[in-house]
Parts: sequence; structure tokens; C-alpha cells
Amino acid sequence: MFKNVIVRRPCRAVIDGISTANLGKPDYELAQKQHDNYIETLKKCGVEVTVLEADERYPDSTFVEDPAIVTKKCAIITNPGAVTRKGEQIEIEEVLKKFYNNIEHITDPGTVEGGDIMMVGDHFYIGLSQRTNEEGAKQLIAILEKYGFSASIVPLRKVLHLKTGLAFLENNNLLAAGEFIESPEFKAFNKIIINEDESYSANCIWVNGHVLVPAGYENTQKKIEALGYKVEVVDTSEFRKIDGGLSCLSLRF
Ligand code: CIR
Repeated sequence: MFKNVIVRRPCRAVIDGISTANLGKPDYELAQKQHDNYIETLKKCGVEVTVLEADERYPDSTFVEDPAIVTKKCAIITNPGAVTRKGEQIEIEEVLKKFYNNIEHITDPGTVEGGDIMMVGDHFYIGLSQRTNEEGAKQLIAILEKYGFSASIVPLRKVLHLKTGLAFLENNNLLAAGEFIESPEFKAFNKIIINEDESYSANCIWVNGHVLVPAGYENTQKKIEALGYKVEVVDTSEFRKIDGGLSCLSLRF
């Protein structure tokens, strides 16, 4: 179960977030409203939400999942691979100090972004991507093993982050899209295949028995409801325009 969630308000510069989506620029006001609703939905799932102020220096800083990895035993401050995101990790460390005694760091030349890390119980899958390099993964594995966790590497071919195409919903249930549908690494899971035209909705989050699903993806929504979860639909259209989804918007621990 999760007790805490950290989010950061989208800044005005969110319109300049890194994007490959070709969907135009986010509408700042609407992004704010969607973020309000995201927070309210999380509260419904029984977590305490810490809301950080917008940080105009970093257009993508609302995606707090990337500068840190939060586990049961420690927090790991990452080292973002994207140039415009370097520095976000310094800000998140300040906040995580209030929650964790054990804080670890990924350092140059290693880079890691939290979106590439998927926690499944005591095991961590690490996506090797444009943002997370081999040296970063090596450092991360050493840290995780020090705390008694295990880890394995998954090379990515197309998607931005590992969790762009995967979501672990507990109880062995795994949403999988695109390049992950046939991956041997995930053979043992009860895989829920996300249709290609709904691939964005592979990025859902499990929060204490509820599953947050992005608005507008009916097939995915039905599949998750059929598994018995309480589905919470949240509109993330403005974050999608800058390649962000539900998981990217929070740290959950
Ligand atoms: C970026 O390219 O870094 C942001 N525009 C999107 C980050 C999405 N984060 C995530 O998948 N964890």
C-alpha cells in the first residue's frame, strides 16, 4: 500500500516541455485543471499528497517521477539524461529528505530517469533508453542490491521510457503495449495487451487497489475493470502533448 505521493504543479513553461508527440503545445490553464483533478483522485485512493510549487526553471518539472526512485528502504536521486531536466534532481532531494533517512545518488557519467524503472515487489526492471544509460543502470543495480533488492535490464527500442509501454498493477497483472508485448522478460506475468491505437493508455498507475487510467481509452478501461480494480479516469490530454502520462506526474511510496 502507498501512504505518500509527491507531485509538482505544472509551471507556465510547461508549454516548452520536451515533445515528440506532434499534438501541439499544452494549454497551461487546462493543464492546471487536469493536475488539480489528478491530485483529488489520488486523495480518493487514501494517500497523503505533498504538492510542490511550480518550478519555472524546468519546463518538464511536473514529471516528478523522473528525478527520483522511491523504494521501501531508500530513495535514489537520479541523474536525468535530458539536458533541460538536469537540476530537477537537486530540488526533489530536498523534499525526499523529509521522508527518507537513506538517500542514494546516481552520478555522471551515469544517467537514469525514474520513468525507466518499474518496481515489482522487491525486483526492479531498468529500461536502457536515450535517458538511462548502461553506467547509470550499473550504479542503480549496485544501490538496489545493497538494500537487498534485485534488478534486471530491459533494452528499449522505440519508447521514451520503460513505463511508457508497461504498467504493473500488482497481483501479477501487467499492462503491456508495443515492443513489450512479446518481450521474454515479462513472460511470467498475466499480460493485458493494450491495443496499438490505445498505446498511450499503457501508462496507468495502481494506487491502493484503484487504477488511474487516462481518459479516452475505452478498451483499456474495460480490460482493467474486468480484472476487478476500481478504475479512476483522469484526463491527461495536456501532459500527453509533451510525452507525459499518469505515472510521470507523481512519486508514490
Ligand atoms: C520528457 O521528455 O522528459 C518529458 N517531456 C516527458 C517525461 C515523461 N516522464 C515519464 O515518462 N516518466
